[in-house]
Amino acid sequence: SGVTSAMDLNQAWADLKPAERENDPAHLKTEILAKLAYAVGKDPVVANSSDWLTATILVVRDHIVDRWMASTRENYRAEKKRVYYLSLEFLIGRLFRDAMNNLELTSGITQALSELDVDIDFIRELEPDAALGNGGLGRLAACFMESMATVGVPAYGYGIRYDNGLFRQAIEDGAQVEYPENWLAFGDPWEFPRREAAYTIGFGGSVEVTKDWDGATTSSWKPQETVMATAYDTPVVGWRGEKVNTLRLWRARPTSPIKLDLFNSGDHMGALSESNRAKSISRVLYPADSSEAGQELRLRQEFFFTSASLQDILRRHLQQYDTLDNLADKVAVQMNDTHPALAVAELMRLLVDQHNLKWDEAWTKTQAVLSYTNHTLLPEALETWPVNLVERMLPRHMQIIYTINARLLTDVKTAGHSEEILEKVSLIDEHGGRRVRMGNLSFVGAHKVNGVAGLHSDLMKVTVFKELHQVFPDRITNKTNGVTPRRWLMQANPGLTQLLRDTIGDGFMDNTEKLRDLEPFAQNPAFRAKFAAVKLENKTRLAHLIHERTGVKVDPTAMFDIQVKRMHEYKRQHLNILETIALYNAIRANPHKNWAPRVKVFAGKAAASYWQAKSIIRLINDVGNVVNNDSAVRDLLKVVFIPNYNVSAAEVIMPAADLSEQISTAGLEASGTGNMKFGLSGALTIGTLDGANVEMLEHVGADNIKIFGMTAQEVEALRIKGYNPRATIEGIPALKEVLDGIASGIFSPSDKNRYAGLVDSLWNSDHFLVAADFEAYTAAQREMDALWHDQDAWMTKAVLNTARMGWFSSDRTIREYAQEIWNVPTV
Ligand code: B1H
Repeated sequence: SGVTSAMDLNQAWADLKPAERENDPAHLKTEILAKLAYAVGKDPVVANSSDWLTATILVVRDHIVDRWMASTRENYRAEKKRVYYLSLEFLIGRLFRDAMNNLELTSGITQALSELDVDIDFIRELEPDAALGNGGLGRLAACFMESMATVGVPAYGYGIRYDNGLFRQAIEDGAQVEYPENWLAFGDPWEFPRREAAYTIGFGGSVEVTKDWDGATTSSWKPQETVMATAYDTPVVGWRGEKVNTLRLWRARPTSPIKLDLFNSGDHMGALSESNRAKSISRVLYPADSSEAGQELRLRQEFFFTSASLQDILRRHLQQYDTLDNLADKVAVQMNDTHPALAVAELMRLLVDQHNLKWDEAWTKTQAVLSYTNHTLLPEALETWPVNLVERMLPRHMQIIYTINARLLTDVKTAGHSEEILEKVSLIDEHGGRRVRMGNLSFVGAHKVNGVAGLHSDLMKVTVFKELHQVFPDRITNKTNGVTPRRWLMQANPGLTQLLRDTIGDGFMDNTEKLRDLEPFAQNPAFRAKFAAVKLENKTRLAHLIHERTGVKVDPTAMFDIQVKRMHEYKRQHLNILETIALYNAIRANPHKNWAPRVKVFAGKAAASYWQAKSIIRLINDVGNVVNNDSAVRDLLKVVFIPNYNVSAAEVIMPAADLSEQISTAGLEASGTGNMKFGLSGALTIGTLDGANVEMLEHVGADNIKIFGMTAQEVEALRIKGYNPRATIEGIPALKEVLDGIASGIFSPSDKNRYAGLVDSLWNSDHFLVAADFEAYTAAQREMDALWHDQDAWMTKAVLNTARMGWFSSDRTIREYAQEIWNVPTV
């Protein structure tokens, strides 16, 4: 019979080599059945798909845990320096396939489940997509966690365990509607609550100063309000399961759950108000990407997770070494943007007020431990907080910031710098309501400050940090972003991964630079045919998803031209849709020309209060409605907006692109990382010389990427000279026709004024230079049409993109951080 006893299975398992043991389907099957019974509490005959998923995740988790403990133990034993990545966002997405792949358990588990009559591809989709981030910044943190485990950097990610991650986006009547996200509704099988890791976080109150016997003073903060931070740990397993690190997320809890005296006197709401105020800190992720959140609750979130993390770091260090003398040799703290910038003041407070270090000693340690990554130059995203708010919420920190500032300004003055420079490097912005400049605070408190792509780091030196760079010329360094090839190549694109393994061997799986071995195959027609077949398969998969989510049928043999990212004017989704409308007009005027059939794919969320971005979403949907139902364009053009873009959707979308749209106004996209995910899967990029596109051009070569439009320098020059959008639009008849068409209600017949705001802003200000780049963009698109007709040439370039994108692995990025910022070894 097919039934084997548990004992027989165990014997078969014992006979296997250790490497085969873990991936042995028969053994995995018994493990899954055991979890189903004893952890999920279900009999296999009644278990539903979610039960099977939970049971299987718990099995995978067990396989991680042994290695996790071994990693942690070994780091402790060898007294290794630890890296702490402080980030308000970790956009992890699903972990099941990731963990399974990195442990190389995919084949065993797939077979085990199939023998249990469970379809792994079905249950995989039931895992909630953990969206504890907005976009690139949060996803970068997730890629970094995986890469740090892969290259053997002992690391902890620290963030907030939001009850509700980024909102779910629905498209209703063409418009974005936001619904709450609820990833924890049925618990998270990956996490381990840590009751013992709990810290008190203070807010408000006053500062008490006491004089010591020798006349020295000690400051001590007496907070008026306290909140508990409790830890939840998720193991992060690196490639081939060698090392496992920890993502530690903090949850806010009230110090006392209910005020019983109030409750007993009948004030039931009042009895809970303090508790709700505490819990609200870890309730929800602010849905602002590249824009300032601004509210008091946000500052509370920032201090909450920063303070909990630093207390935890010092506790761990002291427990191991019993001294702070070697703190900087054993601890590196990376601040992901300015969101954890209060770390500068909080670490000083802990060292000086609680551990009695002298100011200078504490300051040397703080700077040696901390470093800061800047992710944007957009003025609206540069955090500043009103001095009076900081004073009220964190009185001791405000004093510390003043002291840091006073010393800074003295030093800068002594070094002979001008008043003008002094004013710019100051931690306090004195213009109209005094505010704390979190960027300056981070810069001054860090030993290294990095940008996220070459151009961005260069621009930092001449824009936001111009004066600080003059004073501290060695501090700014560049660390060009990367993406993890495990998730974005192996897992998202298994077809291509298999083809690569069959063609160049497995070397690229441990070192993506080995993808270069693929270069000669770009000239090989038989290989190109296989490469094209994989792409077609991926496009067919995306076509199904598009049909399922939008009801639109698209032809997988058409060019898939894709722009997916947060909706923002600087990213210029409107440039794309306006050009699409111009193309639509041209096809209608000349339907029998040799057009390249295209599917225009858009996806991305807009911040709920960002009206212009929401208007662009609506326009894309309205245009799709008209174009997709116009029989005159046949299958030459389709326009789709995929709702609720997230990591899981990206995993289907990225591998299916022929053309990747990276068309931000030059100088405004710090790096971009979607550009890298697309390129790795062989998409050709149409883009501006912005962010990491610049380095992609250097790596793939000018023949294999379509760069168009103004450079950052030209943008600056045009702004200085004075840009006249009206005259520009008047000079481009095709663009004028598009704008007039939109304004006349062609795409919104029931509401002709719907796009008045959008169209007017283009005529009157066009801050992001859509009109200025329109003709260059159109010309570039027509070149892509011509290239599409030569499929051999297109596929040659596509193969070369995959072959030359290996440098953009986040393993490379992390190795650079390790060497040049953290001073930790990698393997
Ligand atoms: C990036 C942000 C960001 N830059 C503020 N800045 C936020 C700023 O909630 N907030 O207040 C959230 C996010 N995100 C992105 O970082 C850049 O725009 C990308 O170009 C870059 O690739 C990415 C990772 O470095």
